[in-house]
Amino acid sequence: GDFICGGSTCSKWKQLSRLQRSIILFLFAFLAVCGVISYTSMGEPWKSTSLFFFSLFSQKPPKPPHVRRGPSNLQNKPPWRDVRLKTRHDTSKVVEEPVQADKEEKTEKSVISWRGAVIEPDQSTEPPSSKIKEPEKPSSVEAEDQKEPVPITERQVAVIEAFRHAWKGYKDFAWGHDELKPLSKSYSEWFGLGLTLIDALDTMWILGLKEEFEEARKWVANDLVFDKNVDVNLFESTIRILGGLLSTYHLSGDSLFLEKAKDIGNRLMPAFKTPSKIPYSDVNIGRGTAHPPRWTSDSTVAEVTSIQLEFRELSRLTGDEKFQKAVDEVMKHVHTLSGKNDGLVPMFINTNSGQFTHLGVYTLGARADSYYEYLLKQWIQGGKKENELLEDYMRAIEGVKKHLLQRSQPKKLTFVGELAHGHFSAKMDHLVCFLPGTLALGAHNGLTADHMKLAEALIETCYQMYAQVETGLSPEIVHFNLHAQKGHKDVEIKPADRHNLLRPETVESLFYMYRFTGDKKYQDWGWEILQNFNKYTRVPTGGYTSINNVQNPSNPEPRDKMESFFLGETLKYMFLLFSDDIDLINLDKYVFNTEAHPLPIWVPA
Ligand code: DMJ
Repeated sequence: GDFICGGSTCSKWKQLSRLQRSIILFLFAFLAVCGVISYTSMGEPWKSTSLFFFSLFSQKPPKPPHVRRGPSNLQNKPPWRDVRLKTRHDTSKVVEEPVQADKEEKTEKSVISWRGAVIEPDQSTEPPSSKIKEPEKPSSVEAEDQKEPVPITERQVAVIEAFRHAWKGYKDFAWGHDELKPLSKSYSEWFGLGLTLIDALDTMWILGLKEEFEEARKWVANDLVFDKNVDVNLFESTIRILGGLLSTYHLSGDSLFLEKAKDIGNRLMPAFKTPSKIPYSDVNIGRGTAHPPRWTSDSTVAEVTSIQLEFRELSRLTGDEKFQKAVDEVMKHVHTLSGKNDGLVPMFINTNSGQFTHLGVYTLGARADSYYEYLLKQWIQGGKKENELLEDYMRAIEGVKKHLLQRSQPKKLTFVGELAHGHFSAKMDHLVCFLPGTLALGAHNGLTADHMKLAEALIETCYQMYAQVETGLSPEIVHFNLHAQKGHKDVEIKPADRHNLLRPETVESLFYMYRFTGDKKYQDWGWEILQNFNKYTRVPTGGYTSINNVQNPSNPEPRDKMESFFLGETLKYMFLLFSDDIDLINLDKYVFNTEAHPLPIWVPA
């Protein structure tokens, strides 16, 4: 027994009887043999215990079982191979038991996981800095399965059904093209880049439409080519394509989407080569040339100030600062410009001089809308540190209150009109209905409670823009009555304005309002809108169509076009509106771009 006797334990050992020593030796031997036999079938904690016993007898612990690894180019897993299924439609757990090789890979690189919308973004993201060094990971990668999925509601099921119907039309008649023409069973091209498909990717992910997503992914992998001699609009391709790809990358963790995002991001950069650094509206993504529209050297203010969330995120993900630098410069420049009216901006800016043009006209609608939205959202994206953005936002909302707010008759609806050279016009674009949602988001992020009050008043108005119309669908533009007249409602519609393009803004704001207040009336209003879309815009053979006349229920005059934002935004916001799960794109962790593509907040709340 002396071979285990050494140092201070030795005297105690010698005090033991022969029988006692034999029992102890037997026990040690027994445990050692058990350890050898069962090592390979044990889990990790048990392995470390048995390794501890081995270490009592031997200097070298046994090697883990040998793993044969194939050539590295054969080790890429197909996207769903070891996917965890945990959507709200499929609560089954792990699909395949990972083998040892998989475990090793997981420590080297992140796993693509199908998480429906129960997603946690990367908590270790960094605030903006002028020098960006380390590329960031996708937001879905870090946290896994933190809570049970919330079951989907009947209304969400109806949204999925609507999406599937729209997708069927797109798939059957417009696959890989920009927009579906559901009546003529054909398609239209704008940029020739599969706009609807890209815009819809993250919606499919959020709705849990795995098969559709996978099929679309294949198209992106095999057929989406940006090396094309084609002019694209910088703003539209940024918010829909770059935004859609970045968001899909974050949700899926699939690097294909980041690669594509980098490609299009680089191809859009020539737009910033202007004398003022205010970008041109159009870029030829194949030739690398950019230009303003043929008739002017102006760009639209909303367009040059609503590409920032996407380019800033691209810099963060790639570690290449040039994207962020280009768009930050635009914001800094616009911050200093004269020609604003209490924070309200004109609609045009010149790419040579860098000055606002067409001064004196102020609107929260077309050509200015998302300037205001992106002031707040960039501030949120960057962790609420960039004070100039907040200042400009707060000043602008004061400007709205001072110059653009009025109340209609007879219902006294608060609305946002327009100002042209000192004259107030009671005209409001449907586009302005993004504002209640944005105001509510600001209030949720600690801005004054007044903003929430205004949001509540404005969303009621936006709802009335639907409810007071014969089809229950809003026209593109309304004029509010400032004076009560017998037999007149608050909302008047001019013949040229009575079309509906399946736009998202009201549903978007309803979503924010419901998230922040929990008031079910917002869900009910959204439900009415969905039913009216189904009643007047659904095409039996697949797809939904814009209509020309919201005032004629017996013939709403279908326009034969389904805009990509119907799938990218309208149906996505509907689905989120009907959910009670605040983690279904948690608004303290994600900020939506103006095309409803969620991007991570760099320093989540
Ligand atoms: C979308 O492309 C975006 O929401 C944009 O900000 C405004 N227009 C459409 C939707 O109406």
